[in-house]
Amino acid sequence: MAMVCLSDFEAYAKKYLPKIAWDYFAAGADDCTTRDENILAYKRIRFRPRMLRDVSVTDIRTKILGTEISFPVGIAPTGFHQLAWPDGEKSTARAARAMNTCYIASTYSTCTLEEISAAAPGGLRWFQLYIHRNRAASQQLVQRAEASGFQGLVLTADLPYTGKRRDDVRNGFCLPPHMKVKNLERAFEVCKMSLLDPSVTWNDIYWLRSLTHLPIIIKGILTREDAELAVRHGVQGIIVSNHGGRQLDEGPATIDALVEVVEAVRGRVEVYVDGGIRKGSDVLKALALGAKCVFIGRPALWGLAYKGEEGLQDVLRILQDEFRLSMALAGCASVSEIGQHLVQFSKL
Ligand code: HOC
Repeated sequence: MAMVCLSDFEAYAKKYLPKIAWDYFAAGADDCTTRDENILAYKRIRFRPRMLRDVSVTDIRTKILGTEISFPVGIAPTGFHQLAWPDGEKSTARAARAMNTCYIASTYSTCTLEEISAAAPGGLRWFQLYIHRNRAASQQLVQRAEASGFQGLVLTADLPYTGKRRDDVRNGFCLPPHMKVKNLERAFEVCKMSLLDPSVTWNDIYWLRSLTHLPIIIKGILTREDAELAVRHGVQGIIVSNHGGRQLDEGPATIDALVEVVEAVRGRVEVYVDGGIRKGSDVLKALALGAKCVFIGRPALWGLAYKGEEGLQDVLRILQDEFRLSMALAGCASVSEIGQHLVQFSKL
């Protein structure tokens, strides 16, 4: 089967993954309104392309927190990659390094931080953290991330409790016995999620700051108020995210929330976005609206499910080609030429 666009990988993953794994990756909260809206909202944005602008050479490189990546698409943190491919997050890390982009490894990885680092030395990796009730265990994770070469710490802010994902409830979702949440193996019993700390507040950013020299990026911000608080608490980056629509249903699509967050931040920190990116032209829209880079979640898992590291590279390469083409067709020769003038919100 020729893989031409990201939906081809989605169809493959749906067909071949065990149902319990597919359902877990695909899940949205409640009616899945926000999960689906993340995609639909991109379709309401129209381009205002410019012509005759010499796009014979296009430069799609960018920098995030000072590090160059080959194009503005990284891999968002998602859990349990061994459900998609036996080598799990090790394959993800290798694919990200091969494509010279950033991989955010989840606390809920099925490989340890150290295994992920060893699989792709030199690659750009950030570590995603949930703060658990056991602060000593969280502190250890932060220190292990720094010691094993992760270059950023991504604090997820939108999961005081896990959202209600109906298919997971119906399936009684649980990892198969041979898979472990290795970073937390001794810390707690994962399916019960009993150690997630719902009492976390903005002040905990100061606590994190005291633990690490790594830049702190906060993930899960959707409003101007929280964007302002994030800047005031000294984070280096914000990921506009609704957790793939898996947490509070009927919140905004991330591309819509991006506009308000970018306005509030006024260039003081970098802003990224995840959720609903399925085409290179979606990447262009997100950059036009002020994102420095986007992160893909489910499409990365579909790539892994297709052919592991190679399949994920295929997904990234397709997005890269589509992004380059969209940029050129819109009249941009480099990422620095992308701006708000390129888009308008359709009245449809
Ligand atoms: C049962 C374990 O990011 C997700 C993860 C975090 C929750 C782990 C749930 O599924 O959205």
